Amino acid sequence: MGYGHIVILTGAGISAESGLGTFRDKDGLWTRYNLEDVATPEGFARNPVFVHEFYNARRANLRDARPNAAHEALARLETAWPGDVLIVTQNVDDLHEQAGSRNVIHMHGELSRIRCGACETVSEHRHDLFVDSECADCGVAGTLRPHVVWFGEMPLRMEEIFTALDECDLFVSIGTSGTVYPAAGFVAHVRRFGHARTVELNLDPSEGHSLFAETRYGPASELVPAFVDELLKA
Ligand code: BJW
Repeated sequence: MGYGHIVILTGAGISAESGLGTFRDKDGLWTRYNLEDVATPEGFARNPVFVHEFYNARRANLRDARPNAAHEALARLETAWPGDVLIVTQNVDDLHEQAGSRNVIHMHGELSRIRCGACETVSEHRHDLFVDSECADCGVAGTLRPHVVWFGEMPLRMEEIFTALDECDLFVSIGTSGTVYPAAGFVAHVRRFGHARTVELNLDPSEGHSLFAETRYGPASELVPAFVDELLKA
C-alpha cells in the first residue's frame, strides 16, 4: 500500500525490552514513586533534590540502554519507505535516534537535555544535575531542570503533531497504555478528522484499544519488525 504519510506514536513499552522501565505496568515507575512528587512542577518546587535524584538515576539507566529490534525496525522503515515516516514519541530516551531514526518528535521532552528557568536555554546534559548546578549559558545557579514535560505542562511541538495527524494515511500506536493526554487522544483525532488506517501494537490492550481498526498484541520486539516487513513487502 502506498501510504504517503505515516505517523507512529511510541510509548514506554517500545523501550521495555531495552531495560528501561515503563510507568504503569507491574514494577513500573509509578508503583515505586508518587507521580505527584516527581512528575509535576509542584513536586519539583517542593523537593527539587528528590526530583533531581529521580532523573539522575533515569539518566544513568539510559547510558547503558541500547535500542531493541522494534526501534531498529522503525529506523529501517524510515530509510526504505518512499513517503514520510514521522515518529512521535512520548519517551524521553534517545533509543529511536540511537537506532538511526531521524524524523522524531519528543513530545514529552528528552532526558539528555536540561533547561534553564532564567534564560530558557535548552542544552545537552547526560550526567547528574544538582540543585546548585550553574547554567553554562547565563551562569545563574539553581535554575536548571530536566527538559521533560510534567503533568500540567504543555507537551512540545503540538502544532506540528496535529498537522501530521491530519495528513497521515497510516497511524500506528506502539507500546503506550493510552492513559496520558493529549497523546491518548490522537487516535480519536485521526478517526474524527482524518482518513488514516489505525493500528495498535502493544503487549496488552490500551485504554483506547477499541478506537483502533486493527490491534495486535505481543512484545514490541516481535510485533514491530513483523509489521514493518509487511509494509515493505506490500
Ligand atoms: C509493551 C511492552 C513490550 C510493556 N512490548 N508493549 C484530558 C485531555 C487533555 C489533558 C488531560 C485530560 N485529562 C487530564 C489531562 C492532563 C494530563 C493527563 O493526561 N492526565 C491523565 C493521567 C488523565 N496531561 C497532561 O498534563 C499533559 N499536558 C497537557 O495535557 O497539556 C494541556 C493540553 C491539552 C490538550 C492539547 C495539548 C495540551 C502532560 C503530560 C505529561 C506526561 N509526562 C510523563 C513524564 C515525562 C517525563 C518522564 O519520563 O519522567 O510522560 S508521565 C508518563 O506517562 C510519561 C509517559 O510519556 C506517559 C505515557 O506513558 P506510556 O508511554 O503510555 O507508558 P505506560 O507505562 O503507561 O504504558 C506502557 C505500555 O506498554 C502498556 O500498555 C504495556 O502493556 C505496554 N508494554 N511492555 C510492547 N515489551
